[in-house]
Amino acid sequence: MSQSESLVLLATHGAVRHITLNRPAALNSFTSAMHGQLLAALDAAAADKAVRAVVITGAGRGFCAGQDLTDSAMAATGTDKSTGIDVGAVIERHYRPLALRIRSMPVPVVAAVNGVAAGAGANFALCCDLVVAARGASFIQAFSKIGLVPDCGGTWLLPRLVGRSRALGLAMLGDKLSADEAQRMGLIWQCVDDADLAATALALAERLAKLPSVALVETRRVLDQALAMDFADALTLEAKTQTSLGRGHDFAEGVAAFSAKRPPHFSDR
Ligand code: T3D
Repeated sequence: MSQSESLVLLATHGAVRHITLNRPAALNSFTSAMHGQLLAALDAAAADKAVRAVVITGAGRGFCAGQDLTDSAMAATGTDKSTGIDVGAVIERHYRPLALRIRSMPVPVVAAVNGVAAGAGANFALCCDLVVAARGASFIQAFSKIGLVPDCGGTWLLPRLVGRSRALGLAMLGDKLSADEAQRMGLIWQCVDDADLAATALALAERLAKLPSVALVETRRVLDQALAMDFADALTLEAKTQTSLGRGHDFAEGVAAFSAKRPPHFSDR
């Protein structure tokens, strides 16, 4: 596939931006070029005030198989005696900006995991706010099989999502985890029948798009920060955040709509 081809497909349905990873023959594994197009797509969605939710999915039978282990463009990042690749430099150059971009999106991001999500592809999905997976999808912490630790935020996300014991089991063994099991252990939000994935993800994104974006994004931030705080500090953070949100138009609108017994129309972003 040449660099000029679309490795990421874009579509807009109302206030929802759909981003589809588009290297189906290689299970949408990440090349340097796909990283560039994905980051540009996320930046564009973040900058477009009409976008109030993002859905990310994969073309074909896979969601994302992590790093494309054959991408020669990645080798240009550094040197290692045995492989010629500085893997850490690849992570810093491509996966760090991607993970940080998703976690700082000004609107909620839904991962619609349509098939296998392996390595950084699994953790890229877990970086998203809500993860919905097709029953036929699976999650694999493939890193140990190639002599690496989880990346793309996996070391931070996994124990927080499923606890240390399961995080270690998933990361050390690298077994394929079914979407059903992923939902049962709290790794993802929801598992649905394959045929229902696209409609479920869109409906979820449309619901999120109608909610107050700033409050949702602040919820993400406060929850993440509170995990590293004691209870009293978390209470302080909540109060500070409410002070700021309480000055927003969305709060006034929410209260006015409640009093008038009408649906709210949230617009802050
Ligand atoms: O520089 C760095 O390495 C940085 C590190 C980054 C973090 C990571 O993501 S490390 C983890 C990298 N990913 C993996 O190790 C996963 C490798 N893939 C697999 O283990 C399997 O493909 C799957 C379990 C994901 C799926 O298995 P299966 O049997 O359903 O499909 P398949 O036949 O293995 O794959 C289908 C095709 O996709 C195949 O190509 P072909 O033979 O039809 O031409 C396969 O080579 C290709 N493919 C799958 N994963 C990758 C890939 N090509 C390149 N890179 C891949 N990661």
